[in-house]
Amino acid sequence: MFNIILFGPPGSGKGTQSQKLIEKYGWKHLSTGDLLRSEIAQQTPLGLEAKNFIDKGQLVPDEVVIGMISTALETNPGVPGFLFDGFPRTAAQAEALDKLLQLKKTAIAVMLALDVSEEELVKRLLNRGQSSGRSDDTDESIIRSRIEEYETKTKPVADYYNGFNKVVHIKGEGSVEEIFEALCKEIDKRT
Ligand code: B4P
Repeated sequence: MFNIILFGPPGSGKGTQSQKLIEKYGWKHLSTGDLLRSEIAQQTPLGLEAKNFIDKGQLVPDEVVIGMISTALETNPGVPGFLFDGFPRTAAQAEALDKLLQLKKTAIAVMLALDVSEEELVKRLLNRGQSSGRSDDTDESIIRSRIEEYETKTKPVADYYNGFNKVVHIKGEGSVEEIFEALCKEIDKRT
C-alpha cells in the first residue's frame, strides 16, 4: 500500500490536486472536509455538531474526525492506498492515524505540503465562496480564523512527520497543471 498525506492551509489546492491524483494513481480519497459536509447535508447529529465549528472557522473536535477516518479505513479493504486530504490537522489526529495504519500493517509514505501565501489563500477562498455556497468561504474574517487555526494547530503536524523525514514542500502557486506535475514527480520517485 502507498499512503500519502496532501497537506497545506485552507485554499492551498488540496481538494483540487486530490481529484487529479486519485484519477492517476487509483488511491482511495479520504477528505475529512468532504465527509463532514456530507454529514451536514444529511443533517445527521454528527453533521449538526460539526457545522457549529465549521461556520466559525474552527476545527471540528479530534474524536469526531478520528472516528470518521477509522470507519473509512475499515470499510475500504483492498485499496492500493489512501490519499488523506485535510487530515490529520492536529498532532493528536496524526498520532491516531499512525496507530490506525499500524493496525493495518502499513504507514504514511510521504507528506506533500503545498506552500501558498496568506493573501493568495484569502483571494482563492473568497473567489470560491461566490459560487460554492460554502458558509465558511464567504466571510473574510472566518477565512482568516481558519488560517489562524492552521498556523497554531495544524502546522505542528508537519513538524511531527518531519521528525520521520517524510515531508516534502511543493510550491502551491502557479497553474493547477504545474503543481500537479511537481506532486507527481515526488510520488514517482517513491513508487
Ligand atoms: P476542507 O474541506 O479540508 O477545506 P479547505 O482546507 O478549506 O480547502 P482545500 O485546501 O481543499 O481547497 P482547495 O485549495 O482545493 O476543510 C473545511 C473545514 O472542515 C475546516 O475549516 C474545518 O472546520 C473542518 N475540517 C476538515 N477536516 C478537519 C479535520 N481533520 N479536523 C478538524 N476539522 C476539520 O480550493 C480552494 C480554491 O482555490 C478553489 O476555488 C480552487 O479552484 C482554487 N485553486 C486551487 N488550486 C489553484 C491554483 N493553482 N491557482 C488558483 N486557484 C486555485
